[in-house]
Amino acid sequence: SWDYVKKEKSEDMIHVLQFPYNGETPRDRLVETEITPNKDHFVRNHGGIPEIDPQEYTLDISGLVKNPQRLTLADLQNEALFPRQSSTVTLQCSGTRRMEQISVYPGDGDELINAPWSEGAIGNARWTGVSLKKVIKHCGGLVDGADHLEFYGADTYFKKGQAYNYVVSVPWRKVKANEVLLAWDMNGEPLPKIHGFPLRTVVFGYIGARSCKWLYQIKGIRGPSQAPVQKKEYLYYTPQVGKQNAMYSNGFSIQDMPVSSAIMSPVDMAQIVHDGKVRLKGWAYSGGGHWPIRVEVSADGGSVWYEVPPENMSTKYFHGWRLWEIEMPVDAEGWLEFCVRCWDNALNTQPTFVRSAWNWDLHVTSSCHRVKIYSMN
Ligand code: MTE
Ligand code: MO
Repeated sequence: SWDYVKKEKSEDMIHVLQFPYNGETPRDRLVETEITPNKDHFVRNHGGIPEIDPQEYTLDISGLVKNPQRLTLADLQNEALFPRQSSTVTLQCSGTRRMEQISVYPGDGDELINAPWSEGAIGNARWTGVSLKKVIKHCGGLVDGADHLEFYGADTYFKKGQAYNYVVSVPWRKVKANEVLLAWDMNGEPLPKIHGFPLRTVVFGYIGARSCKWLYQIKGIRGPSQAPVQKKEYLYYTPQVGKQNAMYSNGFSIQDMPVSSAIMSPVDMAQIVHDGKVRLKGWAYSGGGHWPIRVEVSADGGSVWYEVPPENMSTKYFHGWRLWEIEMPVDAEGWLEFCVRCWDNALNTQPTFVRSAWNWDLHVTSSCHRVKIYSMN
């Protein structure tokens, strides 16, 4: 996979893991543009990068569908069969901001699987393809009783000495809402190899894990997938649960991403000379079809909040992030704690501290993001 990292990604990607390759967007560029350039978009892999010949490629649709089909890329791209859809969608790994949990608790998670992400395992792209709903309709719909769709990725990953395919599922209602795209195009370019060439799913508002790369098979199934990635990973536990007493059955399978935000500039531990105002920049995002309506920042750890002026927030999309910036009044000198919280259109906001939303498996760190700043004015 290193060849593809060199070919397809920026030189200054933050290499979070070498193999499987996991890379985070360079910090200074994450919030520069509303659309994340392909070469800067974060990469999260569980295994290697499969080589797929687009001429030979077929997508197999089987299981509990009425008329199983095998479609080529040309079939999927035939506009007489399927209307084309483009959507601006933020992909966020549920491990984003994991370092904040790791910094107060080293974690019991599987280090290889749980990459030590900071705030950059998130990106926003314009994806083009066909709605999976139309493809399932083309297959005559689902057989009675089928209520989930299972996605098979062509890559292999190893966990505890065993080899697995990457397999995940989403409920049919998600597909029916036209919120699952089979995409072959990312920001007007063919899907890069490292992002799932030739075809991947893009599941709007869900954790990145359900957006299956190198997709070669879709199956209609009853209930969620029993595959290990779906059943044993991406679980959310209560604070009373740790590695010793965790059972997969008492974890909640994470689908929708909660509301979250981050300060990307200034960076943690920065020293800033200013004349009473400090410029802050960052991102805000909410999954599950929600979107940020308000971003607030504080210079005193969350006692007094200032609203980011709405005109300083980027375009609103149903399934996309919003970048924001603000000149915040800062009188105090010395070490200060800056923090941010976002409100979404369902008026959800973020937990106050990392410890207010603990999960031993280190997924979904969505508490108010905090950075320490040395202020001089
Ligand atoms: N699909 C396959 N086949 N294999 C993978 O390892 N990783 C998933 C998802 N799809 C993965 C996959 C995870 S956990 C995330 S967060 C997203 O891909 C990341 O997508 P990206 O690498 O295009 O940013
Ligand atoms: Mo992920």
